[in-house]
Amino acid sequence: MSERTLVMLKPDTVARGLVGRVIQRIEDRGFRIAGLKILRLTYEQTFELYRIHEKKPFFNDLVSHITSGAVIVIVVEGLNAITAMRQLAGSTNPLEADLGSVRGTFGLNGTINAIHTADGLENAKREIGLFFGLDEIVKY
Ligand code: FUP
Repeated sequence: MSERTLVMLKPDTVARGLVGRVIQRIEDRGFRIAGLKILRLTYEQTFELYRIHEKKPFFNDLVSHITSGAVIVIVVEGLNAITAMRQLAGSTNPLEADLGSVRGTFGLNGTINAIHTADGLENAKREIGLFFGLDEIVKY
């Protein structure tokens, strides 16, 4: 089934000049880019994105990393995009991620891990809505 998901290239990816290589992997996997923006997230936007983690011990480090520089948010579209993008991203901790995954290749640790990708249908819809209006998503 064709789905849309929200992918974010984190500040480490942008700062290290890895944007093109990560997007290439997404396109190589057969997905289309239906929306794309470069943004500097505020604390409030970051909180909204990660609010389910508010009470977690890593929350402050996470917010601090995500607000440290520019990010690229992408609406990724294609067959089983939600599950397939999770697989392409790899495990949260790059040490546990498959070597062929984005995090296994580019991630530095469990916080500075290159990419975010929505973890289910509801969150994909919610997260796309945080960053994109309907008129900002291309219909193929
Ligand atoms: P994921 O869905 O793989 O991004 O992982 P989680 O939903 O468990 O975590 C969300 C974000 O919290 C991760 F991308 C990075 C951050 N995090 C940490 O900083 N430390 C951890 O131990 C776990 C997650």
